Amino acid sequence: MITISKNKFKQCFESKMYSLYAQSIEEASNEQLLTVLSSVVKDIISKKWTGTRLGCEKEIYYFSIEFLMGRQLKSNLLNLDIENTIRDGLKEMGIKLDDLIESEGDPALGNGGLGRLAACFLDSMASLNISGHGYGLRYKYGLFEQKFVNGYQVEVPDNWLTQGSYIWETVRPNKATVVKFEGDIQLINQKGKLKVIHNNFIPVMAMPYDIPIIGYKNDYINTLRLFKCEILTRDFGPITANALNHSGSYEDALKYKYYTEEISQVLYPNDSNYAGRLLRLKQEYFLVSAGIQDIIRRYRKNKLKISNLPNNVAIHINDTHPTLCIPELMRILLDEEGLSWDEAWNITINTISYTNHTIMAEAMEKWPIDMMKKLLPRIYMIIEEINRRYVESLSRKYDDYDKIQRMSIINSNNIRMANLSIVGSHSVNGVAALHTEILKEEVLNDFYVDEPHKFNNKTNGIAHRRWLISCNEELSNFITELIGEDWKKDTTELKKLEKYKDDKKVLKTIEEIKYNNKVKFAKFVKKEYNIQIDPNSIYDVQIKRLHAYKRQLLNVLHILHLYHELLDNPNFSMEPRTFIFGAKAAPGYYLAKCIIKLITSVANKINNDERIDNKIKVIFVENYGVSLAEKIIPASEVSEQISTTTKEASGTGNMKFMMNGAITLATLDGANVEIHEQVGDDNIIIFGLKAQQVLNYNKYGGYSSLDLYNSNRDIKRVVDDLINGFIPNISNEGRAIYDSLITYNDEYFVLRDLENYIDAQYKINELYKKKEEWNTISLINIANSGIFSSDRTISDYARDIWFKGCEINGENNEL
Ligand code: NBG
Repeated sequence: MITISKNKFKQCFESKMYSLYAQSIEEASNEQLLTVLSSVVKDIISKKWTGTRLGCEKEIYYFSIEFLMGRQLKSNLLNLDIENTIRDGLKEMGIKLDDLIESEGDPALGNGGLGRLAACFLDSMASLNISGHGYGLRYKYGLFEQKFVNGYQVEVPDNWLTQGSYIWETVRPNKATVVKFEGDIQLINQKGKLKVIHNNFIPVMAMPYDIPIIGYKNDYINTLRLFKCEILTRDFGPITANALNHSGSYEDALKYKYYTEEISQVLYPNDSNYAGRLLRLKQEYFLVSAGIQDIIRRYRKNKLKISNLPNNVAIHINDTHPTLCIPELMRILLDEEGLSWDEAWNITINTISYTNHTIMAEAMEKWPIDMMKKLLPRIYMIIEEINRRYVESLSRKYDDYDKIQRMSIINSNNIRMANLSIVGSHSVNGVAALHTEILKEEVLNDFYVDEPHKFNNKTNGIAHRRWLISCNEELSNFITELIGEDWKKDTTELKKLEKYKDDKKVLKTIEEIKYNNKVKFAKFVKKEYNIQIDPNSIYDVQIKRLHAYKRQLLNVLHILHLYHELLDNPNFSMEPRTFIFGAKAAPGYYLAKCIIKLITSVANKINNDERIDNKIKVIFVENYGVSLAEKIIPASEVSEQISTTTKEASGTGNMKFMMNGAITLATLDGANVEIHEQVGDDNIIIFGLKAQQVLNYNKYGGYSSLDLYNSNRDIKRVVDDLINGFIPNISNEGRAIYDSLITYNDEYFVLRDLENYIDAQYKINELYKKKEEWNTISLINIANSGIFSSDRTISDYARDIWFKGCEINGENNEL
């Protein structure tokens, strides 16, 4: 059992302070105290953090280009169940644990839902005693840090590795591997067997940095292994010669150094130019190759039979970024293990599974053949062969040229990664019921018809430990007071809260807890932004990536509508409202940046207009991320989930808000549909186009935003605001947004849904006046959020995908 007494902890802490910094506790900065504390925690777990369980248990490897971990200290102490001991011990040494928790920074290793989902999954796998590990990249700067300058987003590098290292990581130089780029491939027939020789490649070193992932009160520890790209510093025999070739002169050596360093520098390099795209492909292969080699190395060390790989190992690819896992595993099985094509292919398919996270065409990765061929010559050969065999098998089944073209992995000089992922894996899942239906019936229909057994749904979930127990302690304690402790391990227990739905005292307490969280957040806003917000106003929140389909624009157009109503009509009655936004826009995404500028400009105008008597406040928090979300969500009352129906694959923020008692204002998109099913019509506010309507518009046309604009006074008024000078300093941005709405016919149906949204917002306003009813709805939302724990999601993945038995029967076909 992992545990520590208070006195032992104090001893360890003090001696660690001396060994790391050669100074006393009194002299240490908060940063140093935090480093010492994390190091003591790592010592406490070290014996249990033994690495592989291969051979005893099936191991799951989750490959993801992003891991949005958030702070680790609090969640580690919670999961180890030592928070009180540590708090007391530190207190006796004159240190406040909460100060240290607040001084920890967020690793900049992710962007949005996809990365946060990966982090929640790691937490759940460890908590459910599943040997499941993450593979990712240790970006030096990661995603940019967002600053606002005159209301514009400005990107600066996020120097999250402040001291050159991360407090929770352990570097493992003895487990470094080599990844090879470029070069020439020579195929030799050696006694009937194919031998593959790779010459003149550029070798780089993948240095693993391990982060412990601690399960909830179960002494189970997994690993998130992040690779940093470095020049070869160890002697790898003949490979070293290649490295030296590339650093023949001092100038070449520097070039080689830059080549390597660039690979793990930033997350999502700008892909609007060739160099950026090439760099992304390098990153993807670097991650995949380092990870797969690592798995096979460990597998071999455990003396396991390679033909048994799918029974001992499951490899999961999170969206298409790690799709090269498929040809990389093939490469190792063919070229290094000497298997036949069919043996290798069967093993690969049965080992790998794939999750799709979006239907947005722009996110469906494609790589030009020429780029792939030059950067990864052997991988390209393997993809070509996979495709040749695949197209051949399709031609035997279908006499339909167009269909085969649509399904082919290689098409018009591009390699389509989603196609490769489907063909090379045994399971393809969407992330909410509606999303999976759209994949099956629309986006991936050809593949679904061809191999229906591969397709399944796994509705997303969230780690309730972070998103309720830890970020909203007061609510969590109150729940425990009402229904006992069991819900912490089994969130379906939350359902028991429903019996309090008419209990006035309980409802009042729910309201008070929300109020306290709102006061806390108001203090934070005052301190950070010097804006006073009123904890008695409705906190209405939209926090997520900035994207046209998520429709932050719809939100701000409604705010403008309210503003006009207040200005025009002295009797217009509304509950005071604080609109809170948090979002980063991709650096190359102009329209998204325009929308940020619009919102900050509207905020500036409204927040300083005394005529409206503080009825509306608009806050745009800077540099939105996990730690900010942990502060905002417990204080939120309205959860804005207003994407264009069909476009949001699932959403996970929607689940976090619900679990913290906010009321969802939503389109029937993604997991909102399932939230609606859980709580019923009376406990959610739904508006907007239905999925079928959007699909029909997309297929058959029939929508004219201009007609709407000309025929509806409310719509015209707010759209005109974009270009008539009503909002200062947005002339270019306002025009670009106006054009997207009117000139280009409003791709995301913002104006089509606006009137409906205004009505829905009015319902929120009326409901808020009946506070008791509101509180009941809030309670019902919490009570029915249990199904959205990522523990449920992970149990589903484990049961249906990772641990489902698979047979291997390879034929003996040589390549
Ligand atoms: C996002 C979707 C969300 C979904 C998360 C996690 C990408 C590419 N996709 O709707 O937009 O909740 O993935 O599945 O980030």
